[in-house]
Amino acid sequence: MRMKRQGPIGTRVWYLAINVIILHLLQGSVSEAGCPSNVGTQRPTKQRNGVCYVFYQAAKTWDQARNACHGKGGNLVIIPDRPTQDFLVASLRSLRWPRPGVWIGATDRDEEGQWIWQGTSVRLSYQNWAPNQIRQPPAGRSGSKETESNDREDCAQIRIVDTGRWHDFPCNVSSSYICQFGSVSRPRPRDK
Ligand SMILES: [Ca+2]
Repeated sequence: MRMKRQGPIGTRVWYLAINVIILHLLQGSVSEAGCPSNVGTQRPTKQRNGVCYVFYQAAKTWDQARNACHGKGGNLVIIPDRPTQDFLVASLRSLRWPRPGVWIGATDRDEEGQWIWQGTSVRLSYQNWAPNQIRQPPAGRSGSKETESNDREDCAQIRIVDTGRWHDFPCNVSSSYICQFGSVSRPRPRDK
């Protein structure tokens, strides 16, 4: 009944408006594929293989950075292989990144010397540590005495000032960071 009273013009206007809204939503979802809308338009974003990487300059501790990523539905960046590493370093260079380093999701806080990707129990397969940054525990042995420095440096950064190699740092220092969103292809646990 209401439709009749509204008349054909009113109906057409509604029809047009709904179509415009649907078109807008479709375009939005295409152009922002992989990147959620809540990351903010001012942030630099890069996309690769369906994963959206968002680069944050704000200096945060590793925990603050991780929580910030989680708060937006993402994670601190996971680097499962060399192409991902190269892509991220190239992205930072193209952005003329003004900070010396960025937090990534690698930590050995739970067990000294056992580096895993945050939120998983998956050990790093690909690694890009600078020389003498971390000390791997001897194979087949545990409980080896770690240096005080290694003990305190449980969180990893890509160091732009060191060709993108990884350094371990105390988790409570402040740094820029990268979150990732979208189809996260978590590295699989290594076969035993
Ligand atoms: Ca450590």
